[in-house]
Amino acid sequence: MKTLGEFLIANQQKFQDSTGEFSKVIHALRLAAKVVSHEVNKAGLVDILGEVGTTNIQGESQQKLDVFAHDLFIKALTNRKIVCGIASEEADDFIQVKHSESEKESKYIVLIDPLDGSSNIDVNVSLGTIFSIYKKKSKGSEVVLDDFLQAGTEQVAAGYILYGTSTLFVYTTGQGVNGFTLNPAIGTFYLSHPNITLPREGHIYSINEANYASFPQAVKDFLKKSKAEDLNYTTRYIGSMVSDIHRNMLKGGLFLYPPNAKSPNGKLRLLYECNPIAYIVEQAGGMAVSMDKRIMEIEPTELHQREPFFCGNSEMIDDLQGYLQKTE
Ligand code: AHM
Ligand code: MG
Repeated sequence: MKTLGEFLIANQQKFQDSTGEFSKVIHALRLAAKVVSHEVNKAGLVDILGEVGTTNIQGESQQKLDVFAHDLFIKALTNRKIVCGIASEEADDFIQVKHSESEKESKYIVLIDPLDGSSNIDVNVSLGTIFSIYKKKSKGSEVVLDDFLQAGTEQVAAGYILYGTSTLFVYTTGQGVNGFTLNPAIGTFYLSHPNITLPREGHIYSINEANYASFPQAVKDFLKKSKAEDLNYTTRYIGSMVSDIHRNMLKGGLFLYPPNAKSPNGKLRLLYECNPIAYIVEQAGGMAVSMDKRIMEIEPTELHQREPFFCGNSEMIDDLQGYLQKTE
């Protein structure tokens, strides 16, 4: 079975002008993922569970593992100077990666949610990392906010790491989606899920239905009809988006995070949660939309902006969009 390293080399050779810079970014993410995976697996043993006592820019209390994962990914990317800027869910502002005059400027920027699924950290349930890679578009030597506010269609690559019963590294560069499982005994990721494709039909829907009372009427109508016996739907909701999405990609299904009274724009962040997942799901043959547009075509205005998020099998999204268009 091919390793992630071998897969990267094979793909790099397909591009004549490739400098290897992109592979280095994936190598750094892979390294940090292994350390986070190790830490997540022994979380109950050491004093790393629980809250740090601080809050992030979104007012959410930060967990020790959140902060640990953030520091680790940032260090892995900055120490090697393989990117010129990073934005993270756990940092208010984007981070400049300074290069000395003798060093070649990097062309890539990374947006990352270092440890997604905060509510599951303390209870031994799957967690994830989500990342998105773009090219710097501004001309000056330093990255600026606009470099991060690019539409999802401009992504060079996107991926997630799932810390589940096994640790899986899934990513796309726009030529399909491939998944690599970590063999923890030797610390190597192997190509276990080549060319992941969503099944044509889906029967799962994943949503936090406790917020039903304040969902838009269109979503309520869709949910009502999803309970029809002849559809044979089932609900599955872990509350860690990476796990919910990964399961739905393999089994077929729809993930929904609509606006509600608590989160009028939805809860999920466009730049480092919705866009990367949208790119992966589309590459696997599915669709990802907001209330009335394709997620990846939204022009971002803020680093931490939220967006209603619906993604999964194309047929299920088409069906949902029928409802959204009728009543909004
Ligand atoms: P987080 O970034 O604070 O972990 O929040 C994102 C997570 C997603 O993984 C998940 O889909 C969602 O929040 C669950 O939210 P809720 O608890 O409102 O259902
Ligand atoms: Mg998150």
